[in-house]
Amino acid sequence: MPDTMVAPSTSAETTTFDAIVIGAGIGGIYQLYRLRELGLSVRVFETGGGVGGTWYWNRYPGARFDSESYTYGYAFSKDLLKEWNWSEHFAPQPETEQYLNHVVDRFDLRRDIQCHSRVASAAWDEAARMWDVVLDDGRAYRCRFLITAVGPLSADTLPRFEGIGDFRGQSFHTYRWPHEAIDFAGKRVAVIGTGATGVQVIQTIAPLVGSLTVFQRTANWCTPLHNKRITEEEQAKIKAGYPAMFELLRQTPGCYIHNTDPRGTFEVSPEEREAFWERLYAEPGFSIWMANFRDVLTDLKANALFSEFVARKIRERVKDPTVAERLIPKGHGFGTRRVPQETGYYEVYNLPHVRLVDTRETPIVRVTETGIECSDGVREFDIIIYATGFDAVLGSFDRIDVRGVGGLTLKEHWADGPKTYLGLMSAGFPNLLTIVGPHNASTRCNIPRCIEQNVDWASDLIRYAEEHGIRRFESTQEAEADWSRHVEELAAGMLYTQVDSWLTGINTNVEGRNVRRVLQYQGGAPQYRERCDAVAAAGYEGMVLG
Ligand code: N01
Repeated sequence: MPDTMVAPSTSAETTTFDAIVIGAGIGGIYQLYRLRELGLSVRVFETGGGVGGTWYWNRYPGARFDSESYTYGYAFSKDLLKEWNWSEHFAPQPETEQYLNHVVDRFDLRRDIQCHSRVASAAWDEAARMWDVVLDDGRAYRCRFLITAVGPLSADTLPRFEGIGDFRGQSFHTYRWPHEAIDFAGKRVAVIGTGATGVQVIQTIAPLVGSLTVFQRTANWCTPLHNKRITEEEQAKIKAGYPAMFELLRQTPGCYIHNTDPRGTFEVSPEEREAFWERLYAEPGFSIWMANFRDVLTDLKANALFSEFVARKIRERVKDPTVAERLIPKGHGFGTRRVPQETGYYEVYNLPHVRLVDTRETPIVRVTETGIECSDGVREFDIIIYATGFDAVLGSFDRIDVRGVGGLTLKEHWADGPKTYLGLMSAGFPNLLTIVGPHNASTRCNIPRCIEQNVDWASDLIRYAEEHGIRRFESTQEAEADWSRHVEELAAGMLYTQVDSWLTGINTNVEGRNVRRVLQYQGGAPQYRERCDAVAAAGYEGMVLG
């Protein structure tokens, strides 16, 4: 442990802390590290049985990065960067879970992380200027600073199908994947959902199962990941290039190594355009989404032309033209929903034991004891996999009863859409910081990069409060209203706002999530960082400190 980290020691009996962090994922782990550096006593509460958050829970077959591994790891420690070797350009889940455990042990963080501990409520005590935090088993704690690091995709949701509990075979939501290996050999398997998760599961289990039926409600524009192992030579190059790479990541809108092409789609000849798109289709990772022509995500005509390019690829790869047409999205353009990255996904549908059911043509009626009943009859299964996503961004907050000044709940405060200052605070909720909260650049980002920014900013604020004897900080209502308006305005011209998906807060499985919301800051990570830094430099403008 570095000698700068002189944290007070706490024991299992301690119940009052300087800070409590909710969640031991990428954000919570780093937040603990930074608060320890400040010499504060900290307890991290984690629902899961281990650390890693997303990378602890999502252990379904095929779970892996679609950001380049070396751009994803923590950047705060040069030694950590030097000693950790990623094995693949896009690392699989077990490796990431192992990495996060390595970080926790390397920096001696585990002793302040309490697993199997779900925070049920947090209430602000104005007189004491403390948060009262209660776990779902009734254990109670207090702290001066409360930091949520609950993740944007951690409130998993199941469809509201009749009979869902009656099924007698095995069934799992991908987020709740069991730790034991699942034997797929000879099994009749159903997968419901074709988002980034469904795609990874489907392409991975297709060769292992007896038969596979994919239930797709909305097709997505999937593009090739082109993953490879990292050679020794590449490893050396990656490590030598870290300083330049992290500098580049600070400058791109989503902190990826891919940057938007400054040209417009119609500014180049058709031949040049086609060649450029062919090159993007052959490149690894998100370059096809992030490094495309500047207008592909904002101009309907440009977007339609590129969507047609991807549609052609799908038609080339899927042999049965009817199936190919089902797999081509009809209601939204490329990149207006999260782009799943695939490896042989479309070819799965050429296999004789794989069937695609379009649930808009053939709706699911109910789950039975032995399978799934659709409008055209019952299909029998041994295993049902629900790759049905999350109550994104807001759901993990809603699942905690957070009460601020005068008992106002965060859920009520955000009932008509989130209201935040910098995506990090809300008026009426003093000393509460929301890492990766709504209206934050991080939900549209190579997430650890934005997490580090969020955590650094929050830690600097807490340091400032400690140094200046400030016991209470809170966003003003005006600053919150201005920021929330600014976030709405930034998103206004973007095509994704006209489409239903988790990015716009739509989830048909959750009551009330049927109104599109602006959940992310769309101005880009560099601009977001500048705004946050300017607020700090101005003595935390827009906040009441006392
Ligand atoms: O969730 P999703 P996900 N009946 O919401 C369908 C990240 N991620 O877990 O589109 C029938 O995208 C639903 O249909 P529809 C990434 O940011 C990262 O796949 O709503 N179908 C959809 O097809 C990603 O975007 C990696 O019509 C139902 C699917 O279920 C985010 O996580 C890997 C249904 C849900 O798709 C979420 O992805 C994986 C119903 N009642 C995920 N309810 C990396 O590589 C839902 N669906 C890092």
